[in-house]
Amino acid sequence: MGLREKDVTSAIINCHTRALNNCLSSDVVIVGAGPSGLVAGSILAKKGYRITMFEKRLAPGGGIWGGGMGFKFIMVQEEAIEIVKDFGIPYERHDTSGLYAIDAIAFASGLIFGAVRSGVQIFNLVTVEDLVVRQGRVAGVVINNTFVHMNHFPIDPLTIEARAVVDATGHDHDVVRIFSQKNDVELNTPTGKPVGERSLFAESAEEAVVTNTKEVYPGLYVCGMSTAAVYGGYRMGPIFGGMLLSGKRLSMLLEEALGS
Ligand code: 48F
Repeated sequence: MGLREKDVTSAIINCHTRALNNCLSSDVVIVGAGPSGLVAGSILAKKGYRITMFEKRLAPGGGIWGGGMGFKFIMVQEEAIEIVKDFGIPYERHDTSGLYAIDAIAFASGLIFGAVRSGVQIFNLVTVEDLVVRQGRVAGVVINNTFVHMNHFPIDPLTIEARAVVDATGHDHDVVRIFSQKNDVELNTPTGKPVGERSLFAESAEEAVVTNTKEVYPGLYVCGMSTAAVYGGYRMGPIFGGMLLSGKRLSMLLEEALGS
């Protein structure tokens, strides 16, 4: 059998179209493929929910890859190490700090592969630029190709319906920020608006990132670092236990909200 170039192209187009078609009506759309979103998506997909994730960059993994200032390790606390084990990611207890050291590349690739293997559909190079809002409830996302978005080309976006949408966009808190700017809405925050991220205080930040994992508006949830921007938490630097636990908490909230 001769290898035909057009068969390669045709297979790619068909597979991509099928994958995208299956996501048009998702249980949950997670915006941003950082650690918190990957953990939440993975747990929920394993339980049978249809999870779609959009990542604006080429590589999923968010703020993991560069470790701390480009030094190639990140740290995880004892409380979250079970999640690392669940993903089969290698770790090592650091003798003096009692923290667990993980190679950032193993951490990013392990979380990404774990999520994909669990059934999360990740689409990279797709930017979520707005939300679908219906009768006082977030009902989906508005997506465009990242290059279209970056170049401000006048090309209309497409939409994906979801029973719940998650802002897992990290420091940017893109989804909540855009939603709050464009609509006269009162968010479930102390000011009704995103409060803004504070400076660095690791202990407080790690706790708050979990407790502030919430539904911020009907149908719209926040997890990971975007909780700091939305609820006024501190930043924490290259310690990731809070991100993992935030993802886990989000999965529990969504399971409760969506039912089986
Ligand atoms: O920032 P990020 O890794 O999210 P996270 O789960 O984790 C935060 C940590 O990495 C780190 C930290 C831990 O100590 O402080 O920062 O909260 O990943 C967020 C992802 O969202 C993507 C972005 O490219 C990144 O990969 N993203 C941001 N805005 C959009 C988006 C958007 N509008 N559409 C699609 N993806």
